[in-house]
Amino acid sequence: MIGHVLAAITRDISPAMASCELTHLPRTPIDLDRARAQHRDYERALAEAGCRVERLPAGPDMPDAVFVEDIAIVLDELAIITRPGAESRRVEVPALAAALEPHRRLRFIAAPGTVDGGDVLVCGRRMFVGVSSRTNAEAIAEIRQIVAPHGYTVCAVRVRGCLHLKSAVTAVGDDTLLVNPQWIATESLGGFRFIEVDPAEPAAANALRVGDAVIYPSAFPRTAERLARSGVKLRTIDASEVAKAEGAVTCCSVIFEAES
Ligand code: CIR
Repeated sequence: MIGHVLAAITRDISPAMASCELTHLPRTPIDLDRARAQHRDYERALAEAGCRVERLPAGPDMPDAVFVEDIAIVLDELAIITRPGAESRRVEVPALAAALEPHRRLRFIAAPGTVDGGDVLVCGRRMFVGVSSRTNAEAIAEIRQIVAPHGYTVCAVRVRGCLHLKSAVTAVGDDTLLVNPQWIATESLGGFRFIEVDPAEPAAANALRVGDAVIYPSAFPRTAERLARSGVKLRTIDASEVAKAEGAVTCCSVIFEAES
């Protein structure tokens, strides 16, 4: 009998991660062994949250490969394979498309559209897409065309001061968003309850909600305290090495319901 499981696609830390793309942070040394150990802890947290984890290999030609979220947007009905905003990352696309192909009908973003999955926040049938240095209006129009027949609305949201929309806002409950209001205008996110990051922790708005769990970096204790006070239970992990590459917790997996 066919049942359903939560599938999580992850990808190896590339041996070339030190040459990752950087936009807002200065380059600092990444400890690859530590990054790999932290990534295994992250995958363990995903498994504890009920995911079946499938890790893809990554070579030295793709320094940012661990950030799989940027390459695919998976909905129940279909998967959109992105055309990443950074040219160096387009080499990451074929393996993600191949991994998702057994699970979903694939649609591809075409030039001149560019979008990183980190700019896409899906809340039920509402999709918020960041207009950022990686994601342009052409891709947003393509996404709208692809998803409208399935009942999704697409709202373009400008982000400032950070890499992606999900650096500024993520969901920690059905109707609750964790936000950094310095990086996004919360008026564009009508109908939600907001929890703001602690002002001393600007990068703290990226939390990964999976099943009943919220996976969260241990680097943000003040915001974690705010979340706990609001009743959000956290599973904290150390994500120090991916943070040096401007990554956080949502970006290291693509999670979707699959047939078991
Ligand atoms: C990049 O600049 O593309 C990578 N160094 C970091 C991507 C992080 N992705 C994400 O937050 N969705």
